[in-house]
Amino acid sequence: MRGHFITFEGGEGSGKSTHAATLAQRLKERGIDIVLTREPGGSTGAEIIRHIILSGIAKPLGAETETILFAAARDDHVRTTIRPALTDGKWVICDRFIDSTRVYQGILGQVDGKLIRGLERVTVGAQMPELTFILDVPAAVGLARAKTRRGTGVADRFESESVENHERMRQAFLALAKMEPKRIVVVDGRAPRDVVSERIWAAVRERLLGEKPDEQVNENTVHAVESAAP
Ligand code: T5A
Repeated sequence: MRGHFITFEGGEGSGKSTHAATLAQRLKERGIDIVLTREPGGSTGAEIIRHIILSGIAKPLGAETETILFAAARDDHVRTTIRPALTDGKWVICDRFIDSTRVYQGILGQVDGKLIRGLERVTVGAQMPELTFILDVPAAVGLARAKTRRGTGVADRFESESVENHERMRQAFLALAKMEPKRIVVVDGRAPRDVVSERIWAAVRERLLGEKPDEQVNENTVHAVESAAP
Protein backbone atom coordinates (compact mmCIF):
# COMPACT_ATOMS: atom_id res chain seq x y z
CA MET A 1 0.00 0.00 0.00
CA ARG A 2 1.25 3.47 -0.82
CA GLY A 3 0.82 6.42 1.52
CA HIS A 4 -0.63 9.81 0.72
CA PHE A 5 1.25 13.03 0.10
CA ILE A 6 -0.14 16.32 1.46
CA THR A 7 1.49 19.75 1.28
CA PHE A 8 0.83 23.06 3.02
CA GLU A 9 1.52 26.29 1.17
CA GLY A 10 0.94 30.02 1.57
CA GLY A 11 2.67 33.17 2.69
CA GLU A 12 4.82 33.84 5.73
CA GLY A 13 3.02 33.31 9.05
CA SER A 14 -0.12 31.95 7.37
CA GLY A 15 -0.21 28.98 9.78
CA LYS A 16 1.35 26.21 7.67
CA SER A 17 3.57 24.75 10.40
CA THR A 18 0.78 24.98 12.99
CA HIS A 19 -1.78 23.20 10.81
CA ALA A 20 0.62 20.66 9.33
CA ALA A 21 1.42 19.57 12.90
CA THR A 22 -2.26 19.51 13.93
CA LEU A 23 -3.20 17.38 10.93
CA ALA A 24 -0.28 15.00 11.61
CA GLN A 25 -1.53 14.55 15.17
CA ARG A 26 -5.09 13.82 14.05
CA LEU A 27 -3.94 11.24 11.55
CA LYS A 28 -1.67 9.60 14.15
CA GLU A 29 -4.70 9.28 16.41
CA ARG A 30 -6.27 7.27 13.58
CA GLY A 31 -3.29 4.89 13.70
CA ILE A 32 -1.76 6.28 10.48
CA ASP A 33 2.04 6.43 10.18
CA ILE A 34 3.05 10.02 9.46
CA VAL A 35 6.20 11.73 8.28
CA LEU A 36 5.96 15.45 9.01
CA THR A 37 8.59 17.31 7.04
CA ARG A 38 9.38 20.71 5.56
CA GLU A 39 11.06 22.58 2.72
CA PRO A 40 13.63 23.79 2.24
CA GLY A 41 14.97 20.95 4.38
CA GLY A 42 13.60 17.61 5.54
CA SER A 43 16.78 15.60 4.88
CA THR A 44 20.41 15.98 5.91
CA GLY A 45 21.60 17.50 2.64
CA ALA A 46 18.54 19.70 2.23
CA GLU A 47 18.86 21.13 5.75
CA ILE A 48 22.42 22.26 4.90
CA ILE A 49 21.13 23.95 1.74
CA ARG A 50 18.27 25.52 3.76
CA HIS A 51 20.81 27.24 5.95
CA ILE A 52 22.66 28.62 2.91
CA ILE A 53 19.51 29.93 1.22
CA LEU A 54 17.73 31.43 4.24
CA SER A 55 20.87 33.14 5.54
CA GLY A 56 20.74 35.23 2.34
CA ILE A 57 24.34 34.49 1.31
CA ALA A 58 23.15 33.08 -2.03
CA LYS A 59 20.99 36.13 -2.86
CA PRO A 60 23.80 38.00 -4.68
CA LEU A 61 24.24 34.96 -6.94
CA GLY A 62 20.82 35.68 -8.42
CA ALA A 63 17.32 34.19 -8.41
CA GLU A 64 18.22 31.43 -10.91
CA THR A 65 20.97 30.14 -8.64
CA GLU A 66 18.64 30.25 -5.63
CA THR A 67 16.09 28.29 -7.67
CA ILE A 68 18.72 25.66 -8.47
CA LEU A 69 19.65 25.47 -4.78
CA PHE A 70 15.99 24.91 -3.83
CA ALA A 71 15.85 22.19 -6.50
CA ALA A 72 19.01 20.51 -5.17
CA ALA A 73 17.51 20.50 -1.67
CA ARG A 74 14.22 19.12 -3.01
CA ASP A 75 15.97 16.38 -4.95
CA ASP A 76 17.67 15.12 -1.77
CA HIS A 77 14.45 15.48 0.24
CA VAL A 78 12.31 13.58 -2.28
CA ARG A 79 14.88 10.79 -2.76
CA THR A 80 15.81 10.22 0.87
CA THR A 81 12.70 11.19 2.86
CA ILE A 82 9.47 11.54 0.85
CA ARG A 83 9.63 8.70 -1.67
CA PRO A 84 10.84 6.03 0.80
CA ALA A 85 8.12 7.01 3.30
CA LEU A 86 5.35 6.83 0.67
CA THR A 87 6.66 3.49 -0.58
CA ASP A 88 6.49 2.21 3.03
CA GLY A 89 2.80 3.17 3.13
CA LYS A 90 3.31 6.21 5.35
CA TRP A 91 1.57 9.53 4.83
CA VAL A 92 3.83 12.49 4.19
CA ILE A 93 2.85 16.00 5.28
CA CYS A 94 5.21 18.63 3.95
CA ASP A 95 5.38 22.29 5.02
CA ARG A 96 5.99 24.01 1.63
CA PHE A 97 6.89 22.26 -1.63
CA ILE A 98 6.80 23.01 -5.38
CA ASP A 99 4.16 25.75 -5.21
CA SER A 100 6.52 27.83 -3.06
CA THR A 101 9.13 27.68 -5.82
CA ARG A 102 6.55 28.53 -8.47
CA VAL A 103 5.48 31.58 -6.44
CA TYR A 104 8.59 32.83 -4.62
CA GLN A 105 11.11 32.21 -7.38
CA GLY A 106 8.62 32.58 -10.25
CA ILE A 107 6.94 35.79 -9.10
CA LEU A 108 9.40 37.41 -6.71
CA GLY A 109 12.55 36.24 -8.50
CA GLN A 110 10.99 36.44 -12.00
CA VAL A 111 12.66 33.17 -12.89
CA ASP A 112 11.56 31.71 -16.22
CA GLY A 113 8.70 29.22 -15.75
CA LYS A 114 10.46 26.82 -18.13
CA LEU A 115 13.43 26.51 -15.76
CA ILE A 116 11.11 26.04 -12.77
CA ARG A 117 9.02 23.34 -14.51
CA GLY A 118 12.14 21.64 -15.85
CA LEU A 119 13.64 21.40 -12.36
CA GLU A 120 10.28 20.17 -11.04
CA ARG A 121 10.28 17.35 -13.59
CA VAL A 122 13.79 16.28 -12.56
CA THR A 123 13.35 16.53 -8.79
CA VAL A 124 9.69 15.59 -8.28
CA GLY A 125 8.66 13.76 -11.43
CA ALA A 126 5.50 11.79 -10.71
CA GLN A 127 5.80 12.34 -6.95
CA MET A 128 3.30 15.18 -6.96
CA PRO A 129 1.28 15.98 -3.83
CA GLU A 130 -2.25 14.60 -4.01
CA LEU A 131 -3.67 17.35 -1.81
CA THR A 132 -2.33 20.85 -1.19
CA PHE A 133 -3.70 23.34 1.30
CA ILE A 134 -3.06 27.00 0.62
CA LEU A 135 -3.55 28.94 3.83
CA ASP A 136 -4.59 32.38 2.73
CA VAL A 137 -4.02 35.46 4.89
CA PRO A 138 -3.36 39.07 3.89
CA ALA A 139 0.41 39.56 3.66
CA ALA A 140 0.44 42.17 6.43
CA VAL A 141 -1.33 39.78 8.83
CA GLY A 142 1.03 36.89 8.08
CA LEU A 143 4.16 39.03 8.36
CA ALA A 144 2.98 40.44 11.69
CA ARG A 145 2.37 36.92 13.02
CA ALA A 146 5.78 35.77 11.79
CA LYS A 147 7.40 38.79 13.44
CA THR A 148 5.66 38.15 16.77
CA ARG A 149 6.72 34.50 16.71
CA ARG A 150 10.31 35.41 15.76
CA GLY A 151 10.63 37.83 18.70
CA THR A 152 14.03 39.52 18.67
CA GLY A 153 15.40 37.22 15.91
CA VAL A 154 16.33 38.57 12.47
CA ALA A 155 13.96 38.23 9.47
CA ASP A 156 15.24 35.66 6.96
CA ARG A 157 16.02 36.14 3.26
CA PHE A 158 12.38 36.13 2.09
CA GLU A 159 10.54 37.42 5.14
CA SER A 160 12.45 40.70 4.76
CA GLU A 161 10.86 41.38 1.33
CA SER A 162 8.29 44.22 1.19
CA VAL A 163 4.62 43.75 2.13
CA GLU A 164 3.73 44.60 -1.50
CA ASN A 165 5.86 41.72 -2.78
CA HIS A 166 4.32 39.35 -0.24
CA GLU A 167 0.85 40.45 -1.34
CA ARG A 168 1.78 39.74 -4.98
CA MET A 169 2.86 36.27 -3.92
CA ARG A 170 -0.41 35.77 -2.06
CA GLN A 171 -2.30 36.52 -5.29
CA ALA A 172 -0.02 34.11 -7.17
CA PHE A 173 -0.84 31.28 -4.71
CA LEU A 174 -4.56 31.97 -5.25
CA ALA A 175 -4.04 31.91 -9.03
CA LEU A 176 -2.36 28.48 -8.75
CA ALA A 177 -5.38 27.22 -6.81
CA LYS A 178 -7.65 28.30 -9.65
CA MET A 179 -5.48 26.45 -12.15
CA GLU A 180 -5.38 23.19 -10.15
CA PRO A 181 -8.68 22.91 -8.25
CA LYS A 182 -8.47 19.11 -7.98
CA ARG A 183 -5.22 19.26 -6.02
CA ILE A 184 -5.38 22.61 -4.23
CA VAL A 185 -7.80 23.65 -1.49
CA VAL A 186 -7.70 27.26 -0.27
CA VAL A 187 -8.46 27.75 3.43
CA ASP A 188 -8.97 31.18 4.97
CA GLY A 189 -6.09 31.34 7.45
CA ARG A 190 -7.56 34.38 9.23
CA ALA A 191 -10.18 32.20 10.90
CA PRO A 192 -9.56 31.00 14.47
CA ARG A 193 -7.12 28.08 14.69
CA ASP A 194 -9.75 25.43 15.52
CA VAL A 195 -11.95 26.54 12.60
CA VAL A 196 -9.02 26.33 10.18
CA SER A 197 -8.03 22.89 11.43
CA GLU A 198 -11.63 21.60 11.15
CA ARG A 199 -11.78 22.76 7.52
CA ILE A 200 -8.52 21.01 6.75
CA TRP A 201 -9.64 17.85 8.52
CA ALA A 202 -12.95 17.81 6.63
CA ALA A 203 -11.11 18.01 3.29
CA VAL A 204 -8.68 15.23 4.24
CA ARG A 205 -11.51 12.98 5.37
CA GLU A 206 -13.48 13.58 2.23
CA ARG A 207 -10.66 13.45 -0.31
CA LEU A 208 -8.21 10.93 1.14
CA LEU A 209 -10.05 8.89 3.77
CA GLY A 210 -13.13 8.48 1.56
CA GLU A 211 -15.53 9.67 4.26
CA LYS A 212 -18.48 11.50 2.80
CA PRO A 213 -19.60 14.84 4.29
CA ASP A 214 -22.88 13.20 5.41
CA GLU A 215 -20.95 10.58 7.39
CA GLN A 216 -18.96 13.38 8.98
CA VAL A 217 -22.18 15.09 10.04
CA ASN A 218 -23.51 11.78 11.38
CA GLU A 219 -20.32 11.11 13.30
CA ASN A 220 -20.38 14.60 14.78
CA THR A 221 -23.98 14.00 15.80
CA VAL A 222 -23.03 10.70 17.43
CA HIS A 223 -20.23 12.41 19.37
CA ALA A 224 -22.62 15.15 20.43
CA VAL A 225 -25.12 12.54 21.67
CA GLU A 226 -22.38 10.56 23.46
CA SER A 227 -20.98 13.62 25.19
CA ALA A 228 -24.47 14.66 26.25
CA ALA A 229 -25.04 11.24 27.86
CA PRO A 230 -24.58 11.07 31.65
N1 T5A B 1 10.88 29.28 -0.03
C1 T5A B 1 10.62 27.99 0.31
C2 T5A B 1 11.12 29.65 -1.37
O1 T5A B 1 11.39 30.82 -1.65
N2 T5A B 1 11.04 28.68 -2.33
C3 T5A B 1 10.80 27.37 -2.04
O2 T5A B 1 10.76 26.53 -2.95
C4 T5A B 1 10.57 27.01 -0.66
C5 T5A B 1 10.28 25.57 -0.31
C6 T5A B 1 11.09 29.20 4.28
C7 T5A B 1 11.28 30.34 3.29
O3 T5A B 1 11.75 29.82 2.06
C8 T5A B 1 10.97 30.30 1.02
C9 T5A B 1 9.64 30.67 1.63
C10 T5A B 1 9.99 31.09 3.02
O4 T5A B 1 10.26 32.47 3.01
P1 T5A B 1 10.51 29.09 6.82
O5 T5A B 1 11.38 29.52 7.94
O6 T5A B 1 10.33 27.64 6.62
O7 T5A B 1 11.04 29.78 5.50
O8 T5A B 1 9.19 29.91 7.04
P2 T5A B 1 7.73 29.82 6.48
O9 T5A B 1 7.54 28.59 5.66
O10 T5A B 1 7.38 31.10 5.84
O11 T5A B 1 6.91 29.60 7.77
P3 T5A B 1 6.51 30.56 8.90
O12 T5A B 1 7.01 29.86 10.13
O13 T5A B 1 6.88 31.98 8.71
O14 T5A B 1 4.96 30.57 8.82
P4 T5A B 1 3.87 29.44 8.95
O15 T5A B 1 4.46 28.09 9.14
O16 T5A B 1 2.92 29.63 7.86
O17 T5A B 1 3.14 29.90 10.28
P5 T5A B 1 3.11 29.26 11.74
O18 T5A B 1 2.27 28.07 11.75
O19 T5A B 1 4.50 29.16 12.25
O20 T5A B 1 2.31 30.41 12.47
C11 T5A B 1 2.88 31.69 12.65
C12 T5A B 1 2.30 32.29 13.94
O21 T5A B 1 0.89 32.51 13.77
C13 T5A B 1 0.15 31.81 14.75
C14 T5A B 1 1.08 30.70 15.26
O22 T5A B 1 0.79 30.32 16.57
C15 T5A B 1 2.44 31.35 15.14
O23 T5A B 1 2.74 32.11 16.28
N3 T5A B 1 -1.08 31.30 14.11
C16 T5A B 1 -2.28 31.87 14.22
N4 T5A B 1 -2.65 32.97 14.87
C17 T5A B 1 -3.97 33.29 14.78
N5 T5A B 1 -4.89 32.57 14.08
C18 T5A B 1 -4.54 31.47 13.41
N6 T5A B 1 -5.46 30.80 12.69
C19 T5A B 1 -3.17 31.08 13.47
N7 T5A B 1 -2.46 30.06 12.92
C20 T5A B 1 -1.19 30.20 13.32
